[in-house]
Amino acid sequence: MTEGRRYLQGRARWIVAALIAWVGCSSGWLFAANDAEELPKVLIVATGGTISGIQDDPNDPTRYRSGSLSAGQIIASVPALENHATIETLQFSNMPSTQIMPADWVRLSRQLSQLLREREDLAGVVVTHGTDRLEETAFFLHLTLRTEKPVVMVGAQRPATHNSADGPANLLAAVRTAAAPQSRDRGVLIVMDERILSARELRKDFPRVGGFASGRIGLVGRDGPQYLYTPSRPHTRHTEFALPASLELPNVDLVFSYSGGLGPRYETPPAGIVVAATGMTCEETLAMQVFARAGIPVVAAFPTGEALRAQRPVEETAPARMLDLCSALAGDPRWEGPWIPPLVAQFLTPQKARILLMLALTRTTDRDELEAIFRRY
Ligand code: DAS
Repeated sequence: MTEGRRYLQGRARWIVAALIAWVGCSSGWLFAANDAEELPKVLIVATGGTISGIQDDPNDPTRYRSGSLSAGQIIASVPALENHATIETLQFSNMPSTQIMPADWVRLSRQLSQLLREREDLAGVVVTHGTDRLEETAFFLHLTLRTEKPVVMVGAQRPATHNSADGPANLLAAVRTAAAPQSRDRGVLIVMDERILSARELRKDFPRVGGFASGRIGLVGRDGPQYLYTPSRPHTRHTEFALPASLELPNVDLVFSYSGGLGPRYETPPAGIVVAATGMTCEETLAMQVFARAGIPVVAAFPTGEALRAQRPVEETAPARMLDLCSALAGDPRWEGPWIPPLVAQFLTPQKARILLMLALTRTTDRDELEAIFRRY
């Protein structure tokens, strides 16, 4: 074969190969296998809730059993997931979130931190959860998880069998958020209705689709998650809180202040008390004094979590303005002794203030240190 023919044959082979590659690329088949390998891995941890709920009667979407479908069954209804991530599932529990207890928070936090530490190949985790207690579990994880990988929680306001279920779209948006590198180190995120919410500010404002609007820091759009804000208070690996060796957390009670309220009475007093209050009656104030003097920290939290009030220092005796205002209780011996005003939860809702106090009490019972913790978080 002449030099010239060899050259021409080599060129022809090269052109045919290039053509095959071009046709393969444009039809997508040639690199389909590589694409699948390159997709980020997301673990879906299912705990239950309406997102896995099925109706008792197909015509009545208000009567359903929360926490019925398995993780595998939920993901089977969202085929588009496979375009965005390689999915693995883990069934942590399958129950309505009203049945999730503080011990479950500890177990879940421990398991997620361990998984994310050991599984370097995971890009992030999605936790499916009932919406009733979503804000509590989310805030506990926000303060205790030891990772900077995205942990995204998601729920639904309509059961999976509803003719216009919101769960599948929420799950897809949550997986896209968990798979995205820009979601790292933003604390625990919640995705509902294509909004990305921060666990610290999250609230169930309304029990229907669109009811989670507080705490929005981003949106999930056509190109995936886009962020507008970064949470500025410490979270996840930046906090000082370690999980207790057992599953038990200090028992902190949450009570409501109301017109005519007398304050709680306990057979066995708790380790701490949070009062959801816009202001307290004289009777409630005195009852709280007795607890505070007995070393039980009392935290006042504005019901919407939107108040910022100055912390007041401990005084020698009850302030004169209090004695004037509460003259109907004049002579009550409970006025005697140092006056210990409640700690202030600042911008936390009462439920979240309770979680912070539970964790803070694993570290200290000192009033000044507790106050510093409430200012910091
Ligand atoms: N059934 C409730 C729950 O599990 C409500 C819900 O999931 O939306 O929290």
